[in-house]
Amino acid sequence: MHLGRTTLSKFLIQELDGRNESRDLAALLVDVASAIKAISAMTAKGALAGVLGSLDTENVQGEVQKKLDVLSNTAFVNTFQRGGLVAGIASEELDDPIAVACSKPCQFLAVFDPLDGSSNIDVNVSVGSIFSILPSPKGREPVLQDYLQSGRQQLAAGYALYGPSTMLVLTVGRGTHGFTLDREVGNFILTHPNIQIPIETSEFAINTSNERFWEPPVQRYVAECKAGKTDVRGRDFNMRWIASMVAEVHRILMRGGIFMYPKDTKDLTKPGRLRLMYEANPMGMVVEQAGGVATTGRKRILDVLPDQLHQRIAVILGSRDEVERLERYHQEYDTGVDQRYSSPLFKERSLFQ
Ligand code: AFP
Repeated sequence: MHLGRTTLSKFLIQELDGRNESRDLAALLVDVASAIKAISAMTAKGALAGVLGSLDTENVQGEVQKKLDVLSNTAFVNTFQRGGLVAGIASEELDDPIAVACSKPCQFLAVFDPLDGSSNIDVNVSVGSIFSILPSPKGREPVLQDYLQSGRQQLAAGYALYGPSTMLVLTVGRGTHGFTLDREVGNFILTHPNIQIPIETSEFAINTSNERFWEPPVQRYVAECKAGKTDVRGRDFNMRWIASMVAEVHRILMRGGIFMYPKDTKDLTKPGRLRLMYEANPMGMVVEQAGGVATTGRKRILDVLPDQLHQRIAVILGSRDEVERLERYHQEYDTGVDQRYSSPLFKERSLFQ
């Protein structure tokens, strides 16, 4: 037994004291944590629990669902339905939002990606869950339009990382804080209070197999990082790619770095790979609350007004200096200042944000 440590519940009581709304938000985040504990237990058992592998079904994105995608989604849905604290839920694994019966007038909507990075499940590499809590309309059942709020409206956001240890990292708009699951006791313990992303970094993360599809500002940035000491950056960079956004963002929170899944021309119907409402927005809030920056390259993620629940978006986030440099490269490209990386496709550049 570990006495005197700050559990998640104690932290939330201290952080969200006062108004009824705050008390309900604290209770809701405790519910989120209990879904995360259930998913953590399933992922930890892996093949022993028979939860690896794919199903015959596809989600709304047309992606084949893994067994753990569906089980994790069920863990969240059941928790929110039994908890009675949200008026509605939306998930990467559900085509449409679900209205939830509330025990009293509910003030929240929960939006989540139950298991991000699921291509990593079968090879036993870290995966995670991502969640976003939004205000619900008062006095009526929410409709689809009510979910389409910008990231600035989020009341809380965070993620769970199922790695060597399970961590919950969250923000309620007053800094970003990390908790580690003490498995024997079943409590999340505050281990990383007030996380600050280092402003400078020499580490970048991008899937370079997509290089030929990137826009010139991203090609310029990555080329300069790779040239290291021999070019304008004057120092060498290192690269990482886990293909699990949660693990990538967590590394950046711990030691700095820049993560990019930029707009590309691989599939012109998709203005990016990642989903705005349950990947980019919550991660954007977590990163900004830790002193970092989250942008499309042309607009801060949290300022984007969604027009679809499952919409995709370009994401560049992490250490302030590097992300701002890449924003500048986009601006120089868009205004034609950067001749080296200017393109004859100039007029097509602003098709997507
Ligand atoms: P899923 O939500 O389908 O598991 O995808 C996860 C993800 O969107 C994100 O975690 C990674 O950054 C990205 O996939 C990696 O995908 P690539 O295979 O395109 O590098």
